[in-house]
Amino acid sequence: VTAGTAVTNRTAQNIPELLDAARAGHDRGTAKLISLVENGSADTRRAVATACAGSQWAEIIGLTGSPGVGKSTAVNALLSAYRDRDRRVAVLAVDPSSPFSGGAVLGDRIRMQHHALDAGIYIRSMASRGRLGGLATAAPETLRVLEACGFDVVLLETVGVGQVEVDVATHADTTVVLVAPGMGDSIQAAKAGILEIADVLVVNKADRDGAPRVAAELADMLALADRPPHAWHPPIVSLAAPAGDGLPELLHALDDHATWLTRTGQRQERRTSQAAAQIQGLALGRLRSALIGRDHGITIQALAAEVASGAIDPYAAADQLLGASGRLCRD
Ligand SMILES: Nc1nc2c(ncn2[C@@H]2O[C@H](COP(=O)(O)OP(=O)(O)OP(=O)(O)O)[C@@H](O)[C@H]2O)c(=O)[nH]1
Ligand SMILES: [Mg+2]
Repeated sequence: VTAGTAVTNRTAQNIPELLDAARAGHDRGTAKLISLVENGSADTRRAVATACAGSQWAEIIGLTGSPGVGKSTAVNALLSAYRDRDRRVAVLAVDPSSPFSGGAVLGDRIRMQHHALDAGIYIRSMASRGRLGGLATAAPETLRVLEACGFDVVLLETVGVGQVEVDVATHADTTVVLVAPGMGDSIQAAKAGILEIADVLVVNKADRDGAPRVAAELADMLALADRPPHAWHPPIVSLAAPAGDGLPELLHALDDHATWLTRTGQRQERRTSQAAAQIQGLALGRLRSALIGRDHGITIQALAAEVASGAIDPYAAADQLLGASGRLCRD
């Protein structure tokens, strides 16, 4: 215990140094801080959060869409564009199925390699399995670290599968949903309620047949949506990501949305809902660990046997479990 505490204290003392290094553009500082947030003890994570609190806000731009729609290619193009504006840019690629698609992440790394020597760029991928699954891993805390490290823009790439794309919208200031012709995307998008989370819609692979039709379908669907007069109306941008055709239009749409967020007070509101989601994620994660923990002398299995045999009812069992777990919810 003593040795462990010493290590924790040393790590905590290092945090300001790591932050200084990260702000000066040293990747190792940023990488180490994120590792502390991902793998550190509760005390360490808390110390990082304290050190990062109150930092400037970055523009957090979430990009989501089906596998292969071109998210990484678009991220790459945006990365260059924001660097041209002299902004420090971080990329956080959250991979929901990392044991199976390690190859895709590796591919992304290689594709982004030509940015590797630029101190104004930091690229990280992160598995989404973890505390709660979905995006509710260390991603929200990592976003705070990246802001504290002085990044102006964070590009958050997540594959759009069910809950994850909703999560990305929860933690981004601006959500970009990509669709592409020939993937049946636009119809699926409408079904999945993706249109509701999109601040900007991108029809990627605009160099392919069918792109204008997809854009027209999306426009029709958006026209049907009921939006109050002062609400944001998501623009539809056609993009051929590798060639960069449509990139200026995409940047323009992102700038417009950023201006709108600030002008309407929505930026503050989104930050508050992001914080609410983060608090909820942390609290639920803790409750979940306490519920499935074995230290409190009551296990779900033991209660289940009693419920199955009719000795107690399931409500009483849940009460007992919550009562025992509640005491253990302290991190
Ligand atoms: N023709 C065409 N191909 C594109 C375009 N954008 C991306 N691609 C290609 O589509 C494939 C997938 O692109 P990625 O950028 O890796 O797609 P992704 O959405 O990041 O994929 P995952 O991360 O695996 O979900 C690659 O072979 C790209 O070269 C585009 O605008 N036009
Ligand atoms: Mg990708």
